[in-house]
Amino acid sequence: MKTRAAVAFEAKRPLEIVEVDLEGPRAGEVLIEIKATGVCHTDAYTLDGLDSEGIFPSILGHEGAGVVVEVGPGVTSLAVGDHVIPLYTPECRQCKSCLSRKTNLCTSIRSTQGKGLMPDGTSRFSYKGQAIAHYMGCSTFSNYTVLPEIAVAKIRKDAPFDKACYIGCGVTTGVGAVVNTAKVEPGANAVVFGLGGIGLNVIQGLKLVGADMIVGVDINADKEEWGRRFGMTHFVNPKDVSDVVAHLVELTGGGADYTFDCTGNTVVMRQALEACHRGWGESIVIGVAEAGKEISTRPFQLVTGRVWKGSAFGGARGRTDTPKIVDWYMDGKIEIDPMITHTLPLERINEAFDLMHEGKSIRSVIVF
Ligand code: NAD
Ligand code: AHE
Ligand code: ZN
Repeated sequence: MKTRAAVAFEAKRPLEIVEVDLEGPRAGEVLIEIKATGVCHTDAYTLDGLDSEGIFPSILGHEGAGVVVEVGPGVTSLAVGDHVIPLYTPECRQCKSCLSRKTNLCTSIRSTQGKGLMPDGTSRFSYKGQAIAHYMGCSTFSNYTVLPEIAVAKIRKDAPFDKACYIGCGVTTGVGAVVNTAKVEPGANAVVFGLGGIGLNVIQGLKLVGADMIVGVDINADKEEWGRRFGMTHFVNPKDVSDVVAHLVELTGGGADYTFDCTGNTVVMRQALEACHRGWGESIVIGVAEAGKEISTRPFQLVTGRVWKGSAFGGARGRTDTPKIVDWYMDGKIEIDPMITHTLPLERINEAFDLMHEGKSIRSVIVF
């Protein structure tokens, strides 16, 4: 079939809206009509050529929601008409990682996914006879896309696509980092670095679990109002203080119980670790750093009890946990609507990247 898609032909070049060819689902795969997709900073990072796994040409996008329109042979858990969220972190429930119960990072198809291919080692997308790579196993910047059954979460039918799509990455990543990865307890104090589409969801996760002090840190002063809207109690602009770590340690009475990096900046990651309380503070790295960047700190920071952890997709097991987060949204436990600052048609997708880089959006959602 033909489908409309925004194709990343080259790094650092705007996406081009073209009709691409899409092969139907093979065994264990489903064809999904994408109804809406968010634009996450990770899409921008890959388009900007900063992703060591970046492949071009490819169809980016990994924060979508849509409807199953065809199922391949052997598919048992999904049917035509199901409302779904594509998962860049699948859940096969059979691999060593899934069975370990220690991680959400299913490894069953990670190697082909990282090469922009379906699990059988081929691509379903092509343009003028040339293969186009899948992205993060999702490629939601296409009106239709093919995914393996194990990488699709079935969700309730009354959830609006243009909001539910955000649960495909940003919401789950932020709220899940608090609930699943850090397991923040009521009364804790926390510092969140970077108040964008992820950081604000960390803030609402902290509010949800009953954290006491929720400090937001951002170099964009406009983000103070956004943070407070979702439960932030204190704001620090690093530009206004001479030593941000010392300032945060003082503010939190010796250091935070939990800190979260939602910037992808390795200097900030170090600040986040060092703003933790001696003896027990935990720092969660959520931000994705540019290829080649490394983190560093004095080992003494770890010797004296601070813990450095990472979180991918909020530690959520996609098929099991994503539908529950949709319920949380539908039941009013978490908010999504105010964070979606822009809704645009596919033809205007490049504006979504501009708005993000200019710090003018929290989340832009593309509707098909
Ligand atoms: P965003 O652009 O919406 O927000 C980033 C925020 O960080 C902005 O408000 C910006 O002003 C702020 N910022 C930038 N530099 C800063 C600094 N030096 N100090 C303080 N604040 C600073 O991006 P987003 O969509 O929220 O994504 C945030 C990061 O999380 C990105 O690196 C993205 O790739 C990553 N991410 C990771 C996961 C995961 O599973 N681990 C999932 C989604 C996104
Ligand atoms: N490809 C990059 C790493 C990118 C990365 O860390 N991705 C996060 C999700 S970001 C969503 O917006 C993730 O889940 N990683 C786990 C995984 O298996 O990819 C690189 O550095 O090569
Ligand atoms: Zn994302």
